Amino acid sequence: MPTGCVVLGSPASGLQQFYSMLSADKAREAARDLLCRAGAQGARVAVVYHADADGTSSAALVCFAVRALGGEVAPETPGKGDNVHGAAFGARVLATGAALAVVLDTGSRPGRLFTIPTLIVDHHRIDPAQAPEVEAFVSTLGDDPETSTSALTYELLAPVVEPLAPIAPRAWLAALGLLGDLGDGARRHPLVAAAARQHGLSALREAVALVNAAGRSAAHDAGVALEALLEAERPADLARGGGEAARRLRALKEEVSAATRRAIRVAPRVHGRWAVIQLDEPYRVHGPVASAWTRRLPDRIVLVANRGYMPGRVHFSVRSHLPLDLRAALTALLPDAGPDFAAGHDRATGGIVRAEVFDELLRRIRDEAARGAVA
Ligand SMILES: [Mn+2]
Repeated sequence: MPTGCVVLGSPASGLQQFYSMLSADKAREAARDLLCRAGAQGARVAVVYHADADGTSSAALVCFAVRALGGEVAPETPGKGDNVHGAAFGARVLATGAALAVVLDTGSRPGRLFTIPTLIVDHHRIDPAQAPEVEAFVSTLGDDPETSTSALTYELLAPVVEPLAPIAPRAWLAALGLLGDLGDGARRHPLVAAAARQHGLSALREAVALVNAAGRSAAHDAGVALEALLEAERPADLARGGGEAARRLRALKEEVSAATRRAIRVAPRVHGRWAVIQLDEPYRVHGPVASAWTRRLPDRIVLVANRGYMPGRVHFSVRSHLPLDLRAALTALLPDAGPDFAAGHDRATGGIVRAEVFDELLRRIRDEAARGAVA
């Protein structure tokens, strides 16, 4: 086994033992052991990732690491409007023939995700009782919520990979995920500060926007962003490099920017404290449009709905500058609309619902406004 891999006193006992955030060091040991074993066997590793800057930069780090350890990679991300928990996606992962799945930044649910050994790295906060049943679950420990999956991934991989192939020159990938998820609040993180000194903050920000555009594109062409990150030596290669994937990524970004400009011109309809904007775009631009309108309408709850993203469904984002629990505001209107309704965070939520459910939500928003129930 490669030198960096000698980190364990004894082999992991595999399927019988599920490590979780309750024993973080054990989870990391188990994770490194799984990766090292897969590499030593020349096995294929399915790299499953969330198609945003954090998930995709994490995937690029794992692809680099698996190859350095001797394995081969099969990157997979859920298709448009799909998620990792569906049976169809599980079958796709299995069909890669992978001996191990590494799952990055997708959020986690209790129970088993795939039938093959699985390592999850994820920074979304969860209740320890809700931890997934996997061979290794590397998570934030509650003590450091201000991190990203990319930072957790980098810290996990560096000790085993560095002796084989220098991963430090790719630490900027971890910075992309931090900036993507935490915005400028991440500037003080040591990985971001170091990457900004070396590459400049604007090159990092530009790279974040480019990678995010792939996941927002009508074709949901997330693979282009991963390819561009893998061919890049520095963040500026995404915005200015001559690589084939980087060129395609820049074209996607142009498309998404044009769709955003179009969507932002759609006028809101105000119903009491709500401002509702309805789009019909195949691009996932409802989140950025909602954020943009909260700046113009600071005393409203902005709801941007998109009927054009997936047929028969409405994807919507809710944002506000008002100090409100937006998830509670939504569930008060529609208490039983399923797990994809009012998901996310108190200050940034939304949902995915059938068109008739969304129409009912709109009726209730208008009723609330007519009652003048809330000032
Ligand atoms: Mn993330």
